[in-house]
Amino acid sequence: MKVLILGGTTEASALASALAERSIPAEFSYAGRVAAPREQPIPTRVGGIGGAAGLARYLRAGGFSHLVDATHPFARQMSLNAVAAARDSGVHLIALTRPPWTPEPGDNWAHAADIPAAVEALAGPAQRVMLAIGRMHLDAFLGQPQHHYLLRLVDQPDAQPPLPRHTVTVDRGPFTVANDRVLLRDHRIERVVCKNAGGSGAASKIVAARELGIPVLMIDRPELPARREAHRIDAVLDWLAHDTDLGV
Ligand code: 3Y8
Ligand code: NAP
Repeated sequence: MKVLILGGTTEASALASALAERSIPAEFSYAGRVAAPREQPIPTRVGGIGGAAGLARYLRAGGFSHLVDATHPFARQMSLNAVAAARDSGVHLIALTRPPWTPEPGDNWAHAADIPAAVEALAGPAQRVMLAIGRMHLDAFLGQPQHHYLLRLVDQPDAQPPLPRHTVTVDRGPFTVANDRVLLRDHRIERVVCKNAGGSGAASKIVAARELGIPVLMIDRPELPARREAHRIDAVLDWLAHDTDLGV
C-alpha cells in the first residue's frame, strides 16, 4: 500500500500524522499556494502536478495504490482532477472532506451561491467588512469599492491589494474564537464574508460573529464530483485497511 494525500487542510495534516504513526507509506502534496506551508511528517511535494493527466502519471510512476483527496471544499478543480486521475490510473480514491457549517441559534447569515453573488450582495452604503476568503479572489470585490475591507491573508502580499480602502492582517489558521472576537471588535467589523469551508480551522470567525451579533455573508460551496467520501480520519484508515470498494 502507498498513499498520496492531496492536502492543504487541517484534516489532511491530521491524516498525514495518522499514517506516519502507523508507518503506512505515504506522500503529501501541496499546490504551492503559500510561501511556507505547514511541515508534514511524511515526504512532501509542492506545486501543480499537471492536471488530471499529470496526476495519473504521478500516481502510476510513484506506485501509489490509494489517493486521498483531502483538499478544501472550494478546491474544485483539484477534486475534479483527482476523480479523473484515479479512474485513469486504477488507483482507489476517497475524499476526506468536512460537512458544511449550518446556522445555529443566534447566527445571522445571508447566503451567496459563489464569489460574484457575494459581491452583488454587498451593494449598499459603506460598511466595515471582514473579507476572510484569502488572497485569490480579492479583485472581484472591486465591484463594491465603498466598503472598508479587513483582509486576512496567509502571506504578506507582494503587491498592494487592489481594494481602495483596506487593512491587511497576516495570519494563518487554525484560528481561535478569542483571537477572532478581538479582531472583529478592534476593527469594528459590521459584516463577515466567508466561504462555507466547514471544519474547525476556519470556524472561529463564525462563532465570534455570532457572539458579537455580526451578520455573516456565507459563500456556499461549489458543486463537487460524485466520489467516495469520509468525514473522519478513522473512516479513511478503515477504508485503507479493508480497501472495500464501497462503489460510487
Ligand atoms: C496552501 C497550507 C493545516 C491547514 C490549515 C482549513 C483550515 C487554516 C482557514 C480565515 C479563512 C481560507 C484560506 C483558510 C484556512 C486552514 C488550513 C485554512 C481560510 C493553508 C495552506 C495553504 C492554504 C491556501 C489558502 C488559499 C486561501 C485559503 C486562506 C498550510 C494555510 C481563506 C479559505 O494566499 C493564498 O493564495 C491563499 C490561498 C487557497 C483561499 C483563497 O482563495 O485565497 N487557503 N491555506 C495549500 C497548498 O499550497 O496546497 O500552510 O497549511 C491551509 C489552511 N488554510 O494543516 O493546519 O483546513 O480550512 N485558508 C477558507 O476556508 O475560506 C482562511 O481567514 O478565516
Ligand atoms: P484548485 O483551484 O482546485 O486547483 C487549481 C490547481 O492547483 C490544480 O489544478 C492543481 O494544479 C493545483 N493544486 C491544487 N491543490 C493541489 C495539491 N494539493 N497538490 C498539487 N497541486 C494542487 O485549488 P485551490 O482552491 O487553488 O487550492 C489550492 C490548495 O489550497 C489546495 O491544496 C487546497 O486544499 C488548499 N486550500 C484551498 C482553500 C480554498 O479556499 N480554495 C482553502 C484552504 C486550503 P495542476 O492542474 O497544475 O496539477
